[in-house]
Amino acid sequence: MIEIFWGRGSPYSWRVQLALEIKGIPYRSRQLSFADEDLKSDEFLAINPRGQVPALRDGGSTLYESIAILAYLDAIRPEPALFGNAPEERGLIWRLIMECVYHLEPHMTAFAGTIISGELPEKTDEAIASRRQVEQELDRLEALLERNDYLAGSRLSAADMAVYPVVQLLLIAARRENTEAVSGRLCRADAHFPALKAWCRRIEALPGFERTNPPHWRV
Ligand SMILES: N[C@@H](CCC(=O)N[C@@H](CS)C(=O)NCC(=O)O)C(=O)O
Repeated sequence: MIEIFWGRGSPYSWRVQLALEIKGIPYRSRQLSFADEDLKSDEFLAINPRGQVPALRDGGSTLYESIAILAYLDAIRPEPALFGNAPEERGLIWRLIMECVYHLEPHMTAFAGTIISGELPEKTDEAIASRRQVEQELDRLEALLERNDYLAGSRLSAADMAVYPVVQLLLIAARRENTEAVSGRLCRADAHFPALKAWCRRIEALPGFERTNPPHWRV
């Protein structure tokens, strides 16, 4: 059986858990603790020499990097197809994933990281600057989701798996206490990003979602 190594609060791990549930692939959940340095154990470094979650072990094969794991899962269980079928659809899904990786993830890390690691109010200016970049990206997603149920069109895809946990981490950070000065439109996402919030609810209604969503992540 596939083993999935994941960590509490890791948006990248969540991507993989979502894909496993949506595809109905049975897996053994191997939760690692950041605090206990599990990620730096010899056993885990043999699976991912970078010492990061998520990672997968399937018999004698191992793999890390969340998007690569999504591609692996899609190859072993092709239905429902997460990376599209037609060339245009495939290209669009990959474009959306890469836009998330290059244009949203770094600002998410800067914004949510500052808040979650308790660096406010010292890093207020940096948090506001990254939040503005995040808002620009969320405006793009909002425009897409005003037209379609899912990011790449009418069908759920790997783009949704990639982006959803990143959006959740942003919203969780923006709703923390004493973040009003830096959170901007993120703290009232229902009003400012209604299509994005409706898309979140659509994903949360998918079968198996509850098994992927640790309670401390709920917003
Ligand atoms: N690009 C990687 C990012 C993985 C990553 O940054 N994981 C974090 C948890 S969210 C981690 O394991 N951090 C521990 C560390 O770097 O020591 C992916 O998509 O899988």
